[in-house]
Amino acid sequence: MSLTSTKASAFDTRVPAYLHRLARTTDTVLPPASTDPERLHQALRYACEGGKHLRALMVYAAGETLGVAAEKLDAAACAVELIHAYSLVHDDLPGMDNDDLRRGRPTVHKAYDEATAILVGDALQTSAFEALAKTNALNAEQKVQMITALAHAAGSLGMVGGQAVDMASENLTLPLAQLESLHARKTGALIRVTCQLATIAANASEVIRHALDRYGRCIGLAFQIQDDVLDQIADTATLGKTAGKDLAQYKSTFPSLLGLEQAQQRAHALFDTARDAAHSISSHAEPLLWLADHIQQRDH
Ligand code: GRG
Repeated sequence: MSLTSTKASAFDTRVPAYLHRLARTTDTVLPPASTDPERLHQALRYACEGGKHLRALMVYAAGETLGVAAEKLDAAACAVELIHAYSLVHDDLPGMDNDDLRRGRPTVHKAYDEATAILVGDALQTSAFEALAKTNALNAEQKVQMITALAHAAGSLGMVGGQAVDMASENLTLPLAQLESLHARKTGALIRVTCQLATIAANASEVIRHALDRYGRCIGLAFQIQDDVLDQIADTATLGKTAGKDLAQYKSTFPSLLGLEQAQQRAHALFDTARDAAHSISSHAEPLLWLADHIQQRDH
């Protein structure tokens, strides 16, 4: 069943305010660019500029659906974007994906230097946990739960582990199940944890946690399939990063294993399952439906 919402969305009108909250929180968590050592702090801020902020919006959308006040979501939204920014900075390094372009401009190691880019990733990661530890909007139990969930999603059993498997898989044709497992960790874990963070802020029931987790897992995988599709069909200017890299690096991708059309259909089906999960959570799940549509329609 396709439940794509075509109506004007109320969440849409609140997105600018949520992005403003994110920018304000990030600005208070990161030291000013003029702080010693200046070059590092400038580079930290450079790494956080641009981007679609989909993961932060997922925290706000899931939280809003569960009736959580925005101030209880700010630290989580900021923390997940800081982890994401660190992962992109490190992924772009010569020792990993070796890319010159990110978010439409030079990668951190090109704009600064390699050592600075490594340190930027390190500092962004620790800042994410500092943001959660320092917020006054959550109780101690919620903070510990959020820090644990985010550390698990970002670590060797999640994003970092997925990256390791991805790097070891270059020049190999992976079975589909292995490709899905790799991406459930590399890209999916951080997207999925956005929903977990919102349920922690909401003190949600097991039933709600389970349904939101299903939403997050489906969006995470659909997002990656779409990323593979866009890498193949979109151009570098639209993507803001080098197009066609998967093919150039002989990586297994969803289009290379399934064909372009089947990969697109698989992503479509996952977005529909995510919408079903959103409907099962609440009759007021419009923020989650908006986000599924928004991500499905993205061109970069
Ligand atoms: C280096 C520890 C470490 C991990 C890297 C996620 C990741 C793991 C690397 C990124 C490689 C990549 C481009 C994966 C495809 C999916 C993805 C994360 C795309 C970028 O996310 P967007 O489109 O980025 O949300 P913006 O720029 O909008 O924030």
